[in-house]
Amino acid sequence: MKRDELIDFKLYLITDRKLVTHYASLITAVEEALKGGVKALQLREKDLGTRELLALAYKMREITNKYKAKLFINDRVDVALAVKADGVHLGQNSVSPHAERKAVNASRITHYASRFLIGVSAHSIEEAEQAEKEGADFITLGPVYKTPSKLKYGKPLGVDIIRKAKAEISIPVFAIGGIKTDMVKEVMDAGADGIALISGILGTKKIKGETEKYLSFLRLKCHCEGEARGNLR
Ligand code: 3NM
Repeated sequence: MKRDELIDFKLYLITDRKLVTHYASLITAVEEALKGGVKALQLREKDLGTRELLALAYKMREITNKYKAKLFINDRVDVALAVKADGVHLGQNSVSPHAERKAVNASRITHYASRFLIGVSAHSIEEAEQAEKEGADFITLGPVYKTPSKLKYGKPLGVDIIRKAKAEISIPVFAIGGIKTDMVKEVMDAGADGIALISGILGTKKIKGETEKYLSFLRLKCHCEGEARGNLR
């Protein structure tokens, strides 16, 4: 299977345990989202120490396997390899996708390495182009809208950034930043291959129901005419 065929999801859920306020733990919250149909999860808990992160990553691997969902680890290829994650997600200050790919190939588990995906966070067209050049399999691009995290990710770029990126690069683009269910149509109409988000799902009281809502909006409003509906995740 080619690596781009492995990007078979349109909803990419990212964790932030500090935004989970209505559930007992991040694990419980994530399991609700998996029950709702999430098929790709990024573990992103930047403030955890390595041991704690690793322990959490093992738990996330266990539950994502149970629901046949992909698991990505933010920034830490060592942790990703240890728990046999499906990939890693890199920031602009991370080791480059090329170098991470070398590290994965050096693991000598050939079958695993050929399926290992590398996502990159981009915040401009230049960063999107650079990520593709350096061997990323897909990018998140944003923030498209204002995020609740008080502009930590920079000024909203607006939905046109998606249209522009799609004209310049050929790897999948996931719109990120402040995406609520009523923005799904707009970003998908702009050509996004999917959406990535935290608070729209993990910050809510009914995580399973919200997840189902996003998936049904994606199903209704994605620009994937002709794609088998059953494949939409
Ligand atoms: N990265 P929410 S915006 C993790 O622009 C992250 O690269 C962003 O959270 C970027 O869905 C963001 O709650 C936060 O807005 C996304």
